[in-house]
Amino acid sequence: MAGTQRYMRYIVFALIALILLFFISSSSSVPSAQWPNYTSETPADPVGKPELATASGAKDQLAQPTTSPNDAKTLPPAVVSGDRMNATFVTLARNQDVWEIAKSIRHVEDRFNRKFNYDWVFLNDAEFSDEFKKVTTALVSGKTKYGLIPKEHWSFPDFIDQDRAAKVRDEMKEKKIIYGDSISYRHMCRYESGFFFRHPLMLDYEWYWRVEPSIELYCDINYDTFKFMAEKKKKYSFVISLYEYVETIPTLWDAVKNFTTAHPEHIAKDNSMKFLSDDGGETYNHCHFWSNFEIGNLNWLRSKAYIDYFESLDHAGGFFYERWGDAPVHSIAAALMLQKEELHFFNDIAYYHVPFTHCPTGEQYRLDHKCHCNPSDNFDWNGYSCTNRFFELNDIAKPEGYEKEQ
Ligand SMILES: Nc1nc2c(ncn2[C@@H]2O[C@H](COP(=O)(O)OP(=O)(O)O)[C@@H](O)[C@H]2O)c(=O)[nH]1
Ligand SMILES: *[C@@H]1O[C@H](CO)[C@@H](O)[C@H](O)[C@H]1NC(C)=O
Ligand SMILES: *[C@@H]1O[C@H](CO)[C@@H](O)[C@H](O)[C@H]1NC(C)=O
Ligand SMILES: *[C@@H]1O[C@H](CO)[C@@H](O)[C@H](O)[C@H]1NC(C)=O
Ligand SMILES: [Mg+2]
Repeated sequence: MAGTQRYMRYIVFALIALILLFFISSSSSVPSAQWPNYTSETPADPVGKPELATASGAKDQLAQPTTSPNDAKTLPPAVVSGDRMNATFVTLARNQDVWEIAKSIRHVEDRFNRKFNYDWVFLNDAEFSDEFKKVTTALVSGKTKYGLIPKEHWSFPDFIDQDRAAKVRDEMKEKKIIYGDSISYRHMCRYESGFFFRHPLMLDYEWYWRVEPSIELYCDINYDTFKFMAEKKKKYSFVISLYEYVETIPTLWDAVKNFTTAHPEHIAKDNSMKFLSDDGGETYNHCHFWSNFEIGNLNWLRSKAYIDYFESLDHAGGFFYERWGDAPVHSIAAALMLQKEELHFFNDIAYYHVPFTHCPTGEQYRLDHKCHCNPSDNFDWNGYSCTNRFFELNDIAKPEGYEKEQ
């Protein structure tokens, strides 16, 4: 008897379970007609290339409730109208740099390039991975291009004595000189000094803006910096300047003097020697523009003057027998072979590359441009900066409040 009762209870439970199951499964097929569909025709974000941003769809948007409080209609125009310069961003990077360059791209896009959509050229001594290409293409608002560096631009020239170069690397390692024992760092410095502007992908452009992994931009840049360079007849620019580590360039100045003696025709009359030397060119004071940021003219780098200069330095051997950096190499060229009016200090490009910050002096400027740098981090008026010399040499008035940042 107790057995039958238990049996009946099982049947009742089973029936209830079946009925419940029926309701659950059928309710999921009830059409949710009262919910408007979210379609891509009513973009939450109309930001895009100019030709894509049209007024169509605006009416639909009014008719349907928005699904997000972040209403894009209140955003300022995303893309500046008008023509563009013949210009590109350029980055030398390894595949493993992908996430660090991704951060840099976000900064550049957010603060500048989303409004201008300039192209971006990536260069590498090895083939870029699919992941690198996918991630960077998704982040850049302009076209992206990926170039392989030819072997002959990333190897020891035949006139370099390999044993001598190897001995130097051992000695520098011993002395704990940063990158002192690195072969690849030397190839990188030589490539940036003499070859990046000659890569086939770069031949399509006249202007470049160099970007390295893990940099930051701290203020909005609301105008076309390339157009500024062209209109003001600028050829080379910087945001941070400082003294080079002497151990890496003991004979660089001698090599430069050999070049200027051999090619006096390449030296500009109204040059910036005062930035480089305190004794009229006898010795180098080690000041240089920090080349991890550069906006410059590629045709100048491709000129006979610059190529003669690079080849002269290259044959002197210091890229391998010492550890010459592309920063002093570019800087000395710009200071000696350009008119001083052709150099520009971009005070308005607030910038960070480990370990230095350029944060524009002047509170009102920083507020107006939505800057997020801490002014007390500004390196400009620090004793190790050479920017003060640039101001004095060019007779530029220092920004108000600079004394407080010294
Ligand atoms: N493809 C490639 N890029 C390199 C190599 N070494 C450095 N770079 C790039 O060259 C630039 C300078 O190198 P980085 O490590 O930032 O040097 P640092 O700024 O002087 O410390 C960066 O854009 C790097 O991504 C290399 O061996 N291969
Ligand atoms: C929502 O989309 C579905 C599938 O595309 C479609 O069948 C349905 O009719 C749409 N509903 C409305 C309210 O537009
Ligand atoms: C851009 O500049 C390069 C180098 O000067 C030149 O070869 C190219 O024709 C220019 N492109 C345009 C569209 O003007
Ligand atoms: C400069 O030229 C002199 C004379 O030719 C040479 O002895 C010296 O090694 C050169 N210096 C450098 C750094 O190339
Ligand atoms: Mg770097």
